[in-house]
Amino acid sequence: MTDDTIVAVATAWAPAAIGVVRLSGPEALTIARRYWQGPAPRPRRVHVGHILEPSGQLLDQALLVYFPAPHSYTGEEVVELSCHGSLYVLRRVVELLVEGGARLARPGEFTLRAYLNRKLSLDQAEAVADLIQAQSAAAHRLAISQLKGAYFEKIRAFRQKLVEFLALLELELDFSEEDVEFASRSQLQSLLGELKGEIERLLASYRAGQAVRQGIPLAIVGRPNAGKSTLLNALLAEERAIVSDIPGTTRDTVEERLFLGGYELRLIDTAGLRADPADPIEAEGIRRTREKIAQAFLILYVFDAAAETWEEAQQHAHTLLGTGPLPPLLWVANKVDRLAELPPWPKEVIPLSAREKVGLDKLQQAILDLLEKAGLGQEVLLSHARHYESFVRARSAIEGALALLERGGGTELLAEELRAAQNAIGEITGEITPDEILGHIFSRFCIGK
Ligand SMILES: Nc1nc2c(ncn2[C@@H]2O[C@H](COP(=O)(O)OP(=O)(O)OP(=O)(O)O)[C@@H](O)[C@H]2O)c(=O)[nH]1
Ligand SMILES: [Mg+2]
Repeated sequence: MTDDTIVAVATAWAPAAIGVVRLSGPEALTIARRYWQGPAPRPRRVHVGHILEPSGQLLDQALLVYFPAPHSYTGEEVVELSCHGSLYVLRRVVELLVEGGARLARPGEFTLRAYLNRKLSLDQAEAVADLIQAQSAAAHRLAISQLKGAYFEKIRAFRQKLVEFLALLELELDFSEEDVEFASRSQLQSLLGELKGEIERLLASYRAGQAVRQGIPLAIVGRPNAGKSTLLNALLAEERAIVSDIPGTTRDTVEERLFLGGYELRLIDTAGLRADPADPIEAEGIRRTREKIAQAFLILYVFDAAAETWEEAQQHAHTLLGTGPLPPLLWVANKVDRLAELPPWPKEVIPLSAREKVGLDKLQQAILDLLEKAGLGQEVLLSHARHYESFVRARSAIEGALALLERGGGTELLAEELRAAQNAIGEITGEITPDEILGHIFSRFCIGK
């Protein structure tokens, strides 16, 4: 328990119907009551009353709710005042409460206290920040599943088993002269194998998890004049990028957010790719296109169906995109309005007229199908760099332990590896977390949360 009482405005800093000021700490109720004129607060009841200046002048009419410790968000004494959302009123109420003995809260400090008082695990506290930031149904689903604790239930159970094995190994070390074996090596081996598989599945989901949380980068790529910018505009239903019949119109990349089927996409229009750019600016544009291709989660490859056959388009794409690893790619045959009839394209080709806005629904569906196939709809995805790093360390310790088991290595070394694995996993849920990591995590929060 902390001994000071913190205060902050918990709602957004803008004029609004209501603004909430929150206090947490041992003196929360005492301090609030210095300025409160109304019924004596009873636990978890809503009271109507007045907030008064020290002079006795009325500052605001407000609602007060008192949550006694430990049954509050932070686990401490909490008071919430719902005032009128005037910036003057909110600032003045906070000023008064500070004069009355509270201290301004740092970003995320309420949630930090909730974590320190074991109301939330660390990954759940992070999920609170994710939930507040979530802009799409998919990002929301990810945050909620992490908040529910489903995310790491399994991993926590594994960690528990590691702890038990470690205890047995330590017992063996205590009896080292007697050459006993309390911990079954074959059981340990299968547990570690299972745990490694689980960790690898989570690590593999990291790119998808990040894409869901931060917006899925989707690059629109193709030769100059294929109609990429027209397609971006059509998908956004807005004339965002400049369109012209001059090849090489788009120089710099243009990026816009688009919400589609519960996902947040980052649509990126790029400079048309060609082998012999007309000038240095276009060449720089093409360099940027290649960068965006490497970072994209998905590529829409657009070709001009009135100017090239499917075979030619593939040939060009192959030459322009190179043979290195590429993100998944959707083939878009644009300008079909200029064709008398559709050629017998294979079914992976999506016929479309960006200018006439025909065929967009099929393209949207194909994008969604690909995202589902890439696993973006799953509830459990790794989405934080911090978790990723911890899991990488846990995996390498587990691999170390498995190698030791393989060649009958010493108990001491084995215990060392298990300890490292267990610590790395413990950092994710917050069972073991150095202070500087805590500081970093909670600085990501808004003030008042
Ligand atoms: N007939 C027809 N013309 C189109 C279609 N889509 C784009 N165009 C035309 O094709 C020309 C090039 O379009 P842009 O969207 O600027 O092409 P781009 O791929 O962005 O070209 P760069 O930025 O130069 O790489 C413009 O004159 C568009 O009006 C379409 O579906 N049908
Ligand atoms: Mg363009």
